[in-house]
Amino acid sequence: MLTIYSDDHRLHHGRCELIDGELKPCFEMPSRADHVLKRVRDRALGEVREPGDFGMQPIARVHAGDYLEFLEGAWARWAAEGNPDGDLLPFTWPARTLRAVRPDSLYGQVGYYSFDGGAPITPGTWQAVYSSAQVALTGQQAIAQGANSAFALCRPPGHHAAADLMGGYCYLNNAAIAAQACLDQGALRVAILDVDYHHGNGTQSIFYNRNDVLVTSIHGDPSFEFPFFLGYADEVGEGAGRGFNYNLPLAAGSDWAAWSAALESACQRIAAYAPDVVLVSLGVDTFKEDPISQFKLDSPDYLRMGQRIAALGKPTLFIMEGGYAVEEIGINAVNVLEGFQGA
Ligand code: Q9C
Ligand code: ZN
Repeated sequence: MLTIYSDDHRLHHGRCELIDGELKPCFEMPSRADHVLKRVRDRALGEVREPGDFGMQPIARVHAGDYLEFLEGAWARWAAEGNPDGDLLPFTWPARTLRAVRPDSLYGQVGYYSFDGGAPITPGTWQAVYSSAQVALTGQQAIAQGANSAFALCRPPGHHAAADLMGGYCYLNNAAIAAQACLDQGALRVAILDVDYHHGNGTQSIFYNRNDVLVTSIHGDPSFEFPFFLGYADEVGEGAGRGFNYNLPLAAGSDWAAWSAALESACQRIAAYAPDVVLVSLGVDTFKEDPISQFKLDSPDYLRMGQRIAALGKPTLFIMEGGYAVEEIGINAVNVLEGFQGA
C-alpha cells in the first residue's frame, strides 16, 4: 500500500494543553507521526511518497475563505502584537447568550474560529496543516488514478475541524477535503467511516445537509466524552442529507465485542449506500492504553478492523486522525492497513 507523508508535520508542535486542571504537554505531538512512519517502513508496507501540491482550491471547497485567511495569517499577527513566546490559544467563545460576531481583535477572532482550547497556533501551524491536507489530497489522487488503497499519514489530524472552526487538535478537515475532491473529480457517492475514538464533529457538520457523502462514526458517547456537543445517535442528517449521517456512540470501557458490532452495522450501512470510494478517518485512540480515551481495543483487533473494511470491496483511502499511546500508535495503525491488505 502506498503511504503519503510529509516532514512538514514537525512544524506544528503545540506546547501545552489544559487537561484535568493542569497544563500538560500536548498529547498531539510530532513523535506520533514518526512512530507510524517507522512502522510503515519496518513492515515494508510499500512505497512512501511525498505529497504533491494541489494548492488552496480543494481546501477552499470545504473551508470558509475568512477562516482560511485567519488561519494562514494568525501567527504573524500574534507575533506582531508582541507575543512570539507563547502559542496562540483561545479562551473565550461565542457560547449561548453571546453573539457570534467576529471581533476585530486577534484574541477575539481565535475564539470565534474555534470550539475548544485544544488547537494551539504556533509559528509553523499553517504550513503543517496545509501540508497535511496535501497529504490527504495526494492519497485521493492515487485512488482516483486507480489504486485500490492508500494511506495518507496526515498530521495534524482533521476530523474535528468544521468549515470555519478549529478544535480538538484539528484545523483543516483532511477527510472532508479528500471526499470533496473525489466528488469534484466525478465520484457520485463517497462514504466516510470514522473509527477515531472521538466523534468526528467537523466531518459530520460539513456534510450534514448532503446525500453525496455518507458519514458514519463509531465513538465514545458524547454524553461522557469529548466533543460532548455533537455525535449522538439521533443526529441522522438534515434536508437532503436526512438518513446520510450515522452515529454509533458507545459506552466507556467498550471492547472489541461491542466495537466490532458497531463496525458491522456501519459497514452494512455503507454497503447499502454503494459508494464509489470509502474514506477511513483512522484514529487509533480506541486502544486500551490510550492516555485520553476509554475504549479497550487491543493491537490484534486492528487487524480485524482492516479485514472488515476490506470486505466492503471498495477503493479505500485511510487518513490518519488520532491516537496518543505513542509507542503503540504505529503498530495499531499499520495493523489496520495490513489487515486490509491481507484480507
Ligand atoms: N479529557 C483527536 O483525536 N481533549 N482529537 C480531550 C480528555 C480533546 C482528540 C480531553 C481531544 C481531541 C483527533
Ligand atoms: Zn480522537
